[in-house]
Amino acid sequence: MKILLIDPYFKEGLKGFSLGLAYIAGALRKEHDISVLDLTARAEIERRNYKEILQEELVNKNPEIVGITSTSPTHKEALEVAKIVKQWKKIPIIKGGPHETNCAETTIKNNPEIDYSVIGEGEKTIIELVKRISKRQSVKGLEGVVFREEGIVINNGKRRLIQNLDTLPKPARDLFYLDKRFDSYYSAALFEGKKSTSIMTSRGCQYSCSFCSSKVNWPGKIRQRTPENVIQELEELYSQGFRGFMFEDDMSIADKNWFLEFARQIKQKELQIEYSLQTRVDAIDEEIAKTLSDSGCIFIYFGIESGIQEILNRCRKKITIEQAEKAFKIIRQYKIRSMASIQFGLPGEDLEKFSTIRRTIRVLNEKLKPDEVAISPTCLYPGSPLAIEEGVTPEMYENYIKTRADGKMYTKTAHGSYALHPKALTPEKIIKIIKIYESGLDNDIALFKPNRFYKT
Ligand code: B12
Ligand code: SF4
Repeated sequence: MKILLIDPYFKEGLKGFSLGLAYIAGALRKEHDISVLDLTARAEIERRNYKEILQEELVNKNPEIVGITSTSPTHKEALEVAKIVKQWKKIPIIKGGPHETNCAETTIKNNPEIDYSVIGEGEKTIIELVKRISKRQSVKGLEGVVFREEGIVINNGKRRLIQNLDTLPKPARDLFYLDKRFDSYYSAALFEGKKSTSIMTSRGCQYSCSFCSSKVNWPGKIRQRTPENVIQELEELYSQGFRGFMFEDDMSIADKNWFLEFARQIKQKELQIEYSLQTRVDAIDEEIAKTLSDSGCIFIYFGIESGIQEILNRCRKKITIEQAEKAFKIIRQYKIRSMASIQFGLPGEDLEKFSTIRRTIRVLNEKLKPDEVAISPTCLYPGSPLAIEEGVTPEMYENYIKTRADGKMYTKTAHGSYALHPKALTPEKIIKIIKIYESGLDNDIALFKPNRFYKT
């Protein structure tokens, strides 16, 4: 079948290549005619209105099925895309991505333009779903799908996760990196002109921090590809000219031996690459730091969250300030650039006198001394334990996202997109706290600039 996969237009916030949609395209392309439309990339590269591009593409590609990806902040834009598609032709529309994983029933209940919502890992579900749609069979019982039948929402339940990630299809990057303009659009400034892309070696995380939706998106234990399988992908991309890689795993270096073997193979294959990754401070020791440096790592993103041990304990981060201090010290010795991601507004934060904010600034200046700090208000994405505690339901989220009505909880984040925050964290307080951070941080700690990684 002719299938068009769409990443909606996203004006506010970070923009980049959707690895998730590339995996879906990779799974489908063996049996179907697949094209991809990244509306943000196209609109920015061509400086055109995305609706015009979408309408043109529908006519040119004439798809029989459309698949749309979205995170929660792009849900509204995804629904706009779906409406335009349905006005063009009444073809089946499938929506997937992190928002659907947590809010599928609400999507199907409230939005008649979406016919099927895919929950969670999509590679197997999409193949089955397209097969049934093409044969006009019922999708009743098809795991991972929520749909509507005679006005009633039917949830077929979750699908079992793919146990061996080496069996995953290759992400169809070639359908995104269409020519040199896309190469430079998707490549991160961090790699200074080198062609770069994102890549994942694992799915999930073994921790359960209260503010994070990793566990709901990828339940159970962390699953890792084998080092050989990842190296194979790297070699292939290397031969296509890619030299910079952003490892987007929720938790890189989850297994020390895995990582040491992986880095050994990078050297053995003589891959002259540079890369960045995100990990926890408790994953860092001398051997790992040396190996990171020797194998091309130039940037590490550490989720620190707060300088207050009590706050870290309450959100189940399971790290100590001492571990963080040690990790930054070691990484500094190997001249890898380090970033501490800090959020404010977690349970335990002093939102009256801001004493915990000032103490966190002292910890950053005097103990951690990262090269960069990213400061953001705690965001509540549906499904995370903290969002549930704060009373965020999918229905309520959808209402906010469609209307952006409640200025109290629904404000712009540091990256420019909108998000829900804990009730006590009002927009006025957000502005005040950001100012306290900006004026309190030492001059040699830079504020993180996301546009070195992605377009903003
Ligand atoms: C890399 C990354 C980015 C990149 C690339 C974004 C992208 N579209 O992939 C950039 C930097 C651009 C980015 C931006 C943002 N991101 Co981001 N990002 C990630 C990260 C770290 C990895 C994404 C990834 O590649 N995952 C791997 C793939 C395989 O998983 P996947 O994308 O979920 O796709 C699978 C399923 O969802 C499903 N699926 C996905 N699409 C479709 C479509 C169809 C039709 C079907 C059937 C199935 C399907 O099948 C896929 C394969 O199994 C995730 C965290 C994570 N570990 O997932 C956060 C994450 C997706 N980001 C998040 C957020 C909030 C943002 C921003 C809002 C940040 C900001 N303030 O600007 C923006 C939104 C951008 C957008 N267009 O939506 C949240 C989303 C939370 C939520 N509930 O929606 C996540 C989950 C992080 C988190 N834990 O909070 N992000
Ligand atoms: S914040 Fe990091 S360590 Fe905590 S659950 Fe999420 S991915 Fe894992």
